[in-house]
Amino acid sequence: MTKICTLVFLLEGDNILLAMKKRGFGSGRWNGVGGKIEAGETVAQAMIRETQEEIMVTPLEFSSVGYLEFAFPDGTTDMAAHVYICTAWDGEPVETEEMAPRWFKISDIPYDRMWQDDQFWLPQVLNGKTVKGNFVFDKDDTMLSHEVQEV
Ligand code: 6OG
Repeated sequence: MTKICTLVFLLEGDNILLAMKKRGFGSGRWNGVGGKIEAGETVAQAMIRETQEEIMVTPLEFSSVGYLEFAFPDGTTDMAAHVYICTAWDGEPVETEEMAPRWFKISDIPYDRMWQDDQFWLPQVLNGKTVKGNFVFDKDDTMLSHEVQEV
């Protein structure tokens, strides 16, 4: 069974909002905001709800920019993420129990403190491309292989 998630990045001018995951899967890494799509939700509804829960912001204008699959052959649940870019929202990002948001210059994205796959697809997304990706990780969350296609 694959856990299907959302992942959204707020963009404003030359800046991107990343959030430090404070607990659970991926903690200690900068990432976009998101989580599991619940039964009965559309992907966009889940993206909006997760953003409200994690940084207290409501996305208003957004576009779908990718679909990524993360395989963990060691037995960790496989995951997939529908990726969005959000360019207009209601509210100001604030820290919650789950995430601590922070604006970064797009030229200073801290790829060394993010999931290893991000460097292989986020630059394309920030250049306006839509991507599909497949990534395999080992039990220590080290990336074993990566495949990215622009679609
Ligand atoms: P919760 O466990 O908080 O949802 N996610 C990943 N993001 C990237 N960039 N790379 C990965 O490589 C990821 N695996 C999961 C999807 C997890 C959140 O973390 C993202 C979700 O937004 C393995 O419900």
